[in-house]
Amino acid sequence: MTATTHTTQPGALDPEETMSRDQIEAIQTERTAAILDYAYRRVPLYKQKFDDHGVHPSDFVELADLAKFPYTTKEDLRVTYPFGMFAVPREEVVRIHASSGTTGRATVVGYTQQDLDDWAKLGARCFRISGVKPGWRVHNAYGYGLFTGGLGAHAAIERLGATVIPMSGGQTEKQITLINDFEPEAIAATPTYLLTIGDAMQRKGMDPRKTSIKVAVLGAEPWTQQMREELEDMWDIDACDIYGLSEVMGPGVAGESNETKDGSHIWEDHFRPEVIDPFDERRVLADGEAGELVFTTLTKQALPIIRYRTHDLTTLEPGTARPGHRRIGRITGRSDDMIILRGVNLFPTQIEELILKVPGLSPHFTLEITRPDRMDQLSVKVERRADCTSDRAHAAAAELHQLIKIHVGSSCQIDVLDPGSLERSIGKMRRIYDLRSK
Ligand code: DLL
Repeated sequence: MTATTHTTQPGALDPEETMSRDQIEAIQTERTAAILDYAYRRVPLYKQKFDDHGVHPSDFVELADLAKFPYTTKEDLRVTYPFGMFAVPREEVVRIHASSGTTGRATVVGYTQQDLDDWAKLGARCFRISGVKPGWRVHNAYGYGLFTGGLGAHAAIERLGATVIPMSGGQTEKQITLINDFEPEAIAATPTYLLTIGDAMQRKGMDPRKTSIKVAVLGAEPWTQQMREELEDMWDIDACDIYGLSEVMGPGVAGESNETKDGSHIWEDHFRPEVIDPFDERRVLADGEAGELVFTTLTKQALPIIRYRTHDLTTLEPGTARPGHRRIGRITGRSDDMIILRGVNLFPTQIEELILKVPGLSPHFTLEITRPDRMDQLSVKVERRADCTSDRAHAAAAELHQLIKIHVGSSCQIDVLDPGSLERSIGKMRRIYDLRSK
């Protein structure tokens, strides 16, 4: 037998997972000081940003001092494209990922061997806390390739000691065949793609509740408690969240417990989160206050990231299943997905929540924004459920209209469509179609 590179037994908790808050903060203080110094010495952009900001790594003494340091944004990665923010010689970077983004250049991220090892370890924590067991088969339907989802979850599943089925995203028919034939106990996918697979099974007369799947580890896009209930009911499973972003690592920054199902625990021995006021970035908010999530990586070698502005809107909550590590509250959405409709701020998750309160409506929906007569107009295009007749669909549309008026404070047009009318997600679902001419 050869020795493995990791010391803990598959399935056992890492010692850091059970540390107290004080122990975690002691580690964070030490690691933040080290990473600020490392980034300053090794990445010219950080040296310049810190100098311009009039701050030096030696100004960091305690965790509150992190607020003195400047933020990092996607733009910083774009201007240094492709490898300008790497802190190690290029040859030490053993893996590259990239996210395409909707506009401009891709953002490129890199990993050393140690970074990959940490990523697998933290990803394994996520699958384990969600109830996935060593020895289980895990069907991985996150896309493989430059996206971090596929390969990130892949390494995590293997590290846990489970069997990974590297299916990737798309080819829904084949997904169904492999789920039936290989009988996985767990699945990893975006929530909307799990919905697509379930929907395709039902159309073929199969019942997703009868598959072998018991746990789903879902992330890469915002989803609501209502969507959790929808998927748990559709598949007869426990559906848990996994959170991450490429610039900070990939899937595995935070994972949700199947026992508490109360939001993902951030692995705070490797990441220091903050929530800030997105409109006044000097204000770091208290736990429980809603704002934009910001991360500092504490151990990453190839791409140390200081105070990265994620644009994800949420709160930080005290740890429960892992008391030393705080949780991400509900993610309302990304600030760049916020629709401003005649002065009212609106997120697709709010509409998802309301749609799923109306019995005849399905979770398949998109939002279209137009500007006829120079007035913003939102139309919600939503499929009725197969068991909802067209007559009842009319009443369902009226009910949704009323709910949106009450809860969002805005009128909109509701188009109830026949089942199967809208394009299905194969990964991250695009909800918003903004057709206003810019
Ligand atoms: O989506 C990494 C990932 C893959 C996470 C698979 C989980 C599972 P990016 O493509 O860089 O990385 O997109 C990151 O996706 O800033 C959030 O806006 C969103 N996001 C990721 N996970 C969640 C989640 C991957 N659990 C961006 N809930 C992030 C809500 C999420 N939004």
